[in-house]
Amino acid sequence: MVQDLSTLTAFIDGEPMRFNDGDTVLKFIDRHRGRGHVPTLCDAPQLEPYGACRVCSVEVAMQEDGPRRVVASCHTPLTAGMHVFTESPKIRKLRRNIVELVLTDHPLDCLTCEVSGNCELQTVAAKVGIRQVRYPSGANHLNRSKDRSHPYMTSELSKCINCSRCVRACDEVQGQHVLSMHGRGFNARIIKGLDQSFMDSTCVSCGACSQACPTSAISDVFFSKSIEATRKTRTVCTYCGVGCNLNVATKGSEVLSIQAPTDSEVNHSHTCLKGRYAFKFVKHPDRLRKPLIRYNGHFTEATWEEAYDYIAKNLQRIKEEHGGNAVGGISSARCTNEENYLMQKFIRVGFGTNNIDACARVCHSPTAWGMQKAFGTGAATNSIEDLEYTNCILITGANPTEGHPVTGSKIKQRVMKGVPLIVIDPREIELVPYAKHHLQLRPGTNVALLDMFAYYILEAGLIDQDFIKKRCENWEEFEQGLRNLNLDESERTHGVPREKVRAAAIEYASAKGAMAFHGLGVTEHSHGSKTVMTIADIAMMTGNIGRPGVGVLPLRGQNNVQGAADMGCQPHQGAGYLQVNDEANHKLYEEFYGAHMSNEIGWKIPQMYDAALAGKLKALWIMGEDVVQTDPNTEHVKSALNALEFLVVQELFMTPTAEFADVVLPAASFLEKSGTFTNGERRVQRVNAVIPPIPGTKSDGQIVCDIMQRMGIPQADYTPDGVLAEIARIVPFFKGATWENLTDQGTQWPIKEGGIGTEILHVDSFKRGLGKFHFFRFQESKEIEKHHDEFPFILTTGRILEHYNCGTMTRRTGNAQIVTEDLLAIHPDDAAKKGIESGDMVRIFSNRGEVNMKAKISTEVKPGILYTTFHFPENLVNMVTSSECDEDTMCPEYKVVAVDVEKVPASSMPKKQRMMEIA
Ligand SMILES: Nc1nc2c(c(=O)[nH]1)N[C@H]1C(S)=C(S)[C@@H](COP(=O)(O)OP(=O)(O)OC[C@H]3O[C@@H](n4cnc5c(=O)[nH]c(N)nc54)[C@H](O)[C@@H]3O)O[C@H]1N2
Ligand SMILES: Nc1nc2c(c(=O)[nH]1)N[C@H]1C(S)=C(S)[C@@H](COP(=O)(O)OP(=O)(O)OC[C@H]3O[C@@H](n4cnc5c(=O)[nH]c(N)nc54)[C@H](O)[C@@H]3O)O[C@H]1N2
Ligand SMILES: [Mo]
Repeated sequence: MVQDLSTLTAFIDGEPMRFNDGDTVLKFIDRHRGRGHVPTLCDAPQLEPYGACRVCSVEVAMQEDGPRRVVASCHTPLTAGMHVFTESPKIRKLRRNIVELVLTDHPLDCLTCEVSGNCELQTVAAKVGIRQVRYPSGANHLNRSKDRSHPYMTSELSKCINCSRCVRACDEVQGQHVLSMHGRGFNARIIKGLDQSFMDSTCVSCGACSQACPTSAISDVFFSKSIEATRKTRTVCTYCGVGCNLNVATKGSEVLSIQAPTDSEVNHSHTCLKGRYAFKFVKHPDRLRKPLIRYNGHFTEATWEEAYDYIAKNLQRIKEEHGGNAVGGISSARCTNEENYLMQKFIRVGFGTNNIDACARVCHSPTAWGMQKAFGTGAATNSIEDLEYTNCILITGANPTEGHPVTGSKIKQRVMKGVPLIVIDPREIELVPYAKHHLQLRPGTNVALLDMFAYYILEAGLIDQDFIKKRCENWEEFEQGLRNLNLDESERTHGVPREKVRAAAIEYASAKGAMAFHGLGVTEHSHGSKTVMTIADIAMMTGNIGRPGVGVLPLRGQNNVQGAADMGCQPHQGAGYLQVNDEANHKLYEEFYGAHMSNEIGWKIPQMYDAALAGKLKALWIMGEDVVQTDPNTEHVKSALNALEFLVVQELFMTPTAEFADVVLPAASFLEKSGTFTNGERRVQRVNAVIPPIPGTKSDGQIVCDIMQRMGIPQADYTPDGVLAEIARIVPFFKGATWENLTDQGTQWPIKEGGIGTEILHVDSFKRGLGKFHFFRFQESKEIEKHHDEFPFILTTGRILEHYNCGTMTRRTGNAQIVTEDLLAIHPDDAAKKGIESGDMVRIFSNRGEVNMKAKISTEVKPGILYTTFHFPENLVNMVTSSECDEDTMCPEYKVVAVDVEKVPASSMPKKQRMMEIA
């Protein structure tokens, strides 16, 4: 059958072209003729069409020779058979006039301006053929003041053309609403907040405005340099598990600037300030540049050969004297999949032990464990993109606008468009004012609250009987548990009025599709795994699994924490999550590696410390983790490291952990190496070296290969594609992955032959067959039982946007000018009782130790609750956290710490802090 051409096509300057449903005229032209064929000023691909500048005007007609009308192509819908004329004399004249008028109100040196190349106005002026401006400047805003308050962002509003791209980027991309257009006519101008500077306003420094600005009226301090770039490389951010794609401009080995690619499926032109700006740590003078060996208590610089010899000799000796089980490794969620794979291979093959772990232990190990128990797979069931299709968002114990900012802003955008949000968090996080329901529970009582939540779903008859019957097991036990709940007791325990819980539960369960996000406020508890399973219960009982817009989505923390576990950096499961103590798997691994391997589950990180203190663990290799600062109960960690005979630390910087090492190896950072990272939605993405390793350093992958070779373990040199090919042979869900077929957008595992990825898991059946319900009754944390009487406050700890975990990297960037220290949030009532004012130095003490920091009086916490972050070694908050941990996985209970607090008299303050006060 011959199809009517007009239903498939429209015409550009007489040529028939295929159009897609929902195209605007501009999108259609951009796709076929390339972006820029029709000049634009107020339009940007990441923003909604606006139709303000009219530079993108074209003529359209319904017949080739029919009557034409002039339209702004950016916001005019395309219809079948439409004829679009992009270059008629009338249009050319119109565009020239518009651009000339814009230039009249612009610095007159603009056409020869130095920032050219980055200035879209100049490109457009050239394109429409303007070389000079005929009219005298009537402008009265050429002397507007410049804003240089911020370490990264600047504004120079004399260059502003009032296109509103920055305002729209702030609203539509980030959702911060800092920028607005103030005044009318010639007086119209962009203001920040209440006409403040960037630093004084509520700006979160994401840079979406600077990326959107066509003229560098708002710019970033790095971007203007990018005109000198000789190369642009696409890679993936090193910070959180969102996995933002970055375009890095370089000149030789100098990193000039970072922007977000507009075509990235993960971050669509957006990043937070860490991804876009916090890269100066890479060339920081503090970077380790030589291997260091400790002789007689002092570090001495060494060559790589000397360091390798020294390590090989010591490890060999320890293995011979004490057996391979006296050796352990802590791998790094900051490193690539390939590097993590090699690290676990080195420990397992080299020493015949499964003593290998990674930071998921202190983070989302309960997620992996709990979701494996419930569904069979310990990873996000759905993609972040599903936010587009969901009807309700539940966030339990996560603070996405700070921890996963690009996902956080996507959530905010959806909520502003009317999707109801439920937040379960003891604090008023940034999203709370947007939320329909905030269940502000006492820290550590998730199980009590979520049981009640499930009870009300059951009571309201909002369960999905069909889903439960066909796809799940153990429902009866779960239902019985819920029916036996004592609601009065639950309410007393978690402290949220039951009607509020009921309303939120009904909201979630009556939505056509609901997504459940969770974070460390779920996992870092003695009942972490049990809470994860309860969230899975709630999703299953409402049929919120296996289709778009639903699911259970842990907001995985580190850039590659998902990958580190996938690659086998866990003591109970090898590469691909195969249980090491299962006979068939053990045989498979032994055959694959051609080596004797252990079939006993190895030590988890806290068990490694205990083993070190008991003299059983003699040597430890730590790749990229600062356990002294970030693991709980610092004094305990330090004594364990001291008890070791031999410690190797592979790092970018001399961290508090590296200070304990016998050998420190200088590693290359993410911008200096290639491999893959897997983000929190199972998306395996290519990391491409942007610059060569800084002199003296090597990629972690090559370091591990070198030492394997030195110790006689067969291993070729590090190549990302070579190691990936080996991974694909052993990790079942990487079967179809090759370096090439991962493409620029990455692929979500399981990856089938031909590189076909999987967006949604458990569509027809669960990985484990039937989804399994588990019922758990609330149990008070031992920390509270043991210490609450003596230490009556509950301290809970977490993150802020500007700093990242141990802070080695962000503290060596401009971020350190924005946030200078950890602060303790305390409720005004408690502060009054204790005589504390904002800015006072306070002492926080627990049965483990004490720290001093400044107080910030805030209603973000309820009375009795304290909150702080753990990014500054000067504060070292883990001095007070405990060794209590999740019953199933040993994830530390960072979120419930029994402490007391008091004001520190100025005279007893340590000198350094007094100096800070005075300054
Ligand atoms: N800017 C920035 N981003 C980061 C990081 C960083 O250091 N800085 N780190 C990365 C890493 S490693 C991780 S794992 C992620 C973590 O990201 P998130 O999981 O969002 O981390 P947190 O801020 O530690 O904790 C989340 C929330 O849990 C709440 N909470 C505390 N106790 C409870 C409780 O008992 N119940 C409930 N329901 N909530 C509770 C806290 O108030 C807090 O708002 O962030 C990643 N992204
Ligand atoms: N009180 C409290 N403590 C916590 C938490 C909490 O909520 N409260 N959260 C916990 C959580 S969830 C986590 S994940 C941990 C994180 O704790 P860590 O893993 O210790 O912290 P990071 O800052 O992510 O990075 C560790 C180190 O990796 C190095 N590094 C970065 N890139 C590379 C690389 O490519 N190669 C090598 N060799 N090194 C590299 C950095 O310099 C840094 O020193 O902290 C935990 N600690
Ligand atoms: Mo984490």
